[in-house]
Amino acid sequence: MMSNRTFTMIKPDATTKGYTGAILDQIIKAGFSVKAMKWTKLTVEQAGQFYEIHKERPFYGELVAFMSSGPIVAAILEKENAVADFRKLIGATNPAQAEEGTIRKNFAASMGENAVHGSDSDENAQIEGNFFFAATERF
Ligand code: FUP
Repeated sequence: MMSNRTFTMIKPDATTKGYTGAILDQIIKAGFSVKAMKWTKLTVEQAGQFYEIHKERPFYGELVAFMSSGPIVAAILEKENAVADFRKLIGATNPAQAEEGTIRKNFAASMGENAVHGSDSDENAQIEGNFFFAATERF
């Protein structure tokens, strides 16, 4: 079954460069509505836990250090076909390969510092949303 929710983070490169407002604007104009949102900062431990799936990958240490280096915006977004449509809106992991007009093309610096996260499946959208938000924080 297709879900209508996905999870995103605006990553520390984008928040520290002042892109938060512009990125949220692009997300909302693309038809996503916000169901939960917070401005927060991950500890090294939390970032390590969030990206546990990549633990064995060579870039894991760098990824965890980067994701805990500055503030992030975490959010649950709703739209029909949310997971796939949001992946399309953000573009390829490597901004050099991201299509024109995508969020990563517009705002990302590199493969590591790529401005935004978007869940890759309905199952992960739910797991990732639950990592940040209690039921009482979703509206
Ligand atoms: P994506 O789903 O597009 O965010 O990409 P992945 O799940 O493949 O990777 C998760 C994060 O790991 C990326 F956002 C950036 C980082 N990464 C690297 O730093 N180097 C790589 O070679 C691949 C991913």
